[in-house]
Amino acid sequence: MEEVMKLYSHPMSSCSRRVRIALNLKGLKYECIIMTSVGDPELLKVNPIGFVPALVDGAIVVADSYAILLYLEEKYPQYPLLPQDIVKKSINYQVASIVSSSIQPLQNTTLVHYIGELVSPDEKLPWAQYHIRKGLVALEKLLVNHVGKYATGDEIYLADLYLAPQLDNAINRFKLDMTEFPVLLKLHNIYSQTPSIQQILAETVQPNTGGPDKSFFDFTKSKEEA
Ligand SMILES: N[C@@H](CCC(=O)N[C@@H](CS)C(=O)NCC(=O)O)C(=O)O
Repeated sequence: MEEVMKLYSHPMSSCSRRVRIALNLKGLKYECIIMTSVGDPELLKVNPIGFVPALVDGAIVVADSYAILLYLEEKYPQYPLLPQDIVKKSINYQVASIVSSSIQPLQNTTLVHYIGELVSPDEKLPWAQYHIRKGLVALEKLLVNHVGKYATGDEIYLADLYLAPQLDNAINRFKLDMTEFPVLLKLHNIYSQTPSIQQILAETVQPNTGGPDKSFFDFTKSKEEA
């Protein structure tokens, strides 16, 4: 019997969500191994940096959402994650890079907690909002002439995999005012009506439900509380 892929992840991790949307689109079965602590020895075995996501596909272990997405695209080419058109393709690369290099790392839980300790707990939210907003300004300009139903046309591509979880973070977690981003807001609304994406975004963690510890991704808590 074929082994089902395992994804070490957390329901509220935007990096895990990118991969889960890709797995959905490609129609691949996988089991989610939900991590509640960055120091979890099981997680460190598959990703020594201690972040989610990490994928185990038979004997192959791939950590980091970017590497996982490239791996999935090559091994499971059904539902291509990139358009053929070179201009649209380059927009997809740019969106993925802006989100993964210039937004998400600056609002990652570890860093936001660190800012809280180094500067003040009151600086956590403004810090995250400042960096997310800066990235969204660039993304809004980048997409204004390319947007269709989705980020770069009428199909869901790599750019959408990065945007959907990042916009959800911006709006629902970090309460960013989106009035200056009509294109991104329109995309956020479309994502919330697209079952293959919405199903993943809807999975949050309710406190006291016996589910995984929400504080792992709750930037408002101090490290000691989390
Ligand atoms: N470049 C990595 C970043 C991984 C990452 O930052 N993961 C976050 C969740 S989206 C995490 O594990 N955060 C826990 C923490 O900050 O302690 C990727 O794309 O997978």
